[in-house]
Amino acid sequence: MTNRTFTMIKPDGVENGHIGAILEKITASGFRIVAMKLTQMTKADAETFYAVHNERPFFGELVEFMTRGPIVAAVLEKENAVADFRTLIGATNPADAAEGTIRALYATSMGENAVHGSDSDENAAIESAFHFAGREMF
Ligand code: RTP
Ligand code: MG
Repeated sequence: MTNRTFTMIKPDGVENGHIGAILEKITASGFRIVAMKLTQMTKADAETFYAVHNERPFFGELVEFMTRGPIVAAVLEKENAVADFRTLIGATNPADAAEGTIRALYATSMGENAVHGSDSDENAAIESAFHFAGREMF
């Protein structure tokens, strides 16, 4: 079934000049971009977006990292989008990410891992609505 997922090219991916290569890989893998923008999250934004992790030891570091520069936020559509996008990006830790995945190619560490991908249809909808108004999704 066709559905949607939400992604961010994280600040490290933007800083390291990988926006074009990552978008090329995403579209070449059959995802249609239905919303996209360059934006920067505030501390409050990142704390809300990652609230599920707020008890974790890396939370402060994660908020610091995600707010240090612009990100590319996008909504992607494809059959089986959530699961297929998680496969395309690879494991959280680039050392464990399968060859050819976006994190294997462009992540530098467990924390600075180039891209985000929603982990469920429900979270994809919540995360998309966090970043985009309905009229910005096509
Ligand atoms: P994401 O949500 O960004 O797509 O990543 P994920 O599902 O693969 O990983 P998740 O467990 O949701 O963690 C969210 C992000 O927190 C950072 N992290 N750092 N230093 C650490 O041990 C650690 N663990 C997680 C990463 O940026 C991870 O993507
Ligand atoms: Mg996650």
